[in-house]
Amino acid sequence: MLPRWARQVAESPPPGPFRAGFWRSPLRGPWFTAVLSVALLPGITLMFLTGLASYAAYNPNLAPGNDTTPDKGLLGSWLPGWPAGPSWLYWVNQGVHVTLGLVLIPIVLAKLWSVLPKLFEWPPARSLTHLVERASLLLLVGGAVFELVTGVMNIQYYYAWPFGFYQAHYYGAWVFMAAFVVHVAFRLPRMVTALRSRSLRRELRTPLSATTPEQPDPDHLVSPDPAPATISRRGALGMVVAGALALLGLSVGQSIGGAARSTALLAPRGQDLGDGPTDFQVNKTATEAGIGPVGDGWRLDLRGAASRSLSRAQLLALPQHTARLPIACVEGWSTGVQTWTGVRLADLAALVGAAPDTSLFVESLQRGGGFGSATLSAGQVRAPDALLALRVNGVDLTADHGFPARVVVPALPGVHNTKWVSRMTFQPAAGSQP
Ligand SMILES: Nc1nc2c(c(=O)[nH]1)N[C@H]1C(S)=C(S)[C@@H](COP(=O)(O)O)O[C@H]1N2
Ligand SMILES: [Mo]
Repeated sequence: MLPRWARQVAESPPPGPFRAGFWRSPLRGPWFTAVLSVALLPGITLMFLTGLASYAAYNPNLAPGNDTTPDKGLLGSWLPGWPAGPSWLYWVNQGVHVTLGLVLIPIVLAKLWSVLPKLFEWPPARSLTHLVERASLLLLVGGAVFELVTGVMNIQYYYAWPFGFYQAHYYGAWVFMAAFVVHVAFRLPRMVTALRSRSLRRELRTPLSATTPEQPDPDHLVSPDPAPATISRRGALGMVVAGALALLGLSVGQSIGGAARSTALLAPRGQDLGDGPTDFQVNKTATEAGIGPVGDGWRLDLRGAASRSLSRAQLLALPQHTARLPIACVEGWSTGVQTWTGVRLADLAALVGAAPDTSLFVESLQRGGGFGSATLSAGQVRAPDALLALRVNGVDLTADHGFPARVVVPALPGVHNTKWVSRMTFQPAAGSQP
């Protein structure tokens, strides 16, 4: 039993949002919340799976230059290696992850609005179970907001936080997913009941004049003192769908790349392009990366069982291979498919007598910070279309596209397709440090 003072506190909520009469929208109710949940359930599941796949694509078990997550332990080390094909694998995965994340924003906001009175529930805790449940909702809502906000800030290149995006977004995803699984397990039956309480089809035919509140529910989502409706349920749901479609339409072009890029008005990157055949999206220009003009003195420092130093002319004299591949960035944009020509990584491995199971550490001319190095797995090195590209779309690489040479590997995240390559080290066992 609660002491008397506690019962008094419980029975007299502070004024404002803590009182049930404060919340008067006639649209709030279990059915409305459940409809939004139905959209979020597969959406969030797909976000988690594509996020995990993206993490695996970084090859968390390959070091160095790829994954930088400290103490990832069981959260990361069980992930399988990432294949070097089909070439569109990372393109599609990351396009879905980023575009879907944007599309879900209006749905998440509507869902949070629909349960907002619960945030001000009074008393704050009725029992220990109730307290634990509310704490788990804090992780659920906090986790969802954290993942969406950090995700959007990251694709907008707005790094206004004291932590690394990559680690925080990954750990945050696990915290959120744990709370999400618990939430779904407890609420699924209520969602199903709520969905059965009304017919979506009939609701979509109901105008404002016939919009009435749902039946009072045990969760107190339905207002005890509803105001007259100012928008119908179909109007409110239509607004959410319109918002989601607008975000889709204004951002999906950056994931598709090529000509579609110009439709992506929400894409943060301007059109940092080359001319003519090299007229496709550049992430970081040579100037931004601090790469000055590269002259005839450039040599590729190739290391394996033996070492070789190769000029660009010598590389061009080796057998050339052409592959049509997209470059797809973790931030969801893509170059679209381009035609790359250069030397197979496998041929370079053979040139310095590297064994077939060696991984490859790639370094660039870039100094300090940035994405100037990467490690590729043995499978990625051996892929027939994995290249040290010297030319693109029939012309020499431009400085912005990575002249004198850049790595291009099918299905590899853009960040590992190192530009301005200076040194390549084939290392015996995957994961060993050079
Ligand atoms: N040396 C170097 N290589 C790099 C980068 C970089 O900053 N420096 N950016 C990477 C990233 S994050 C991506 S998505 C691709 C983009 O290639 P693009 O700029 O040619 O479009 O290049 C990768 N290669
Ligand atoms: Mo990237």
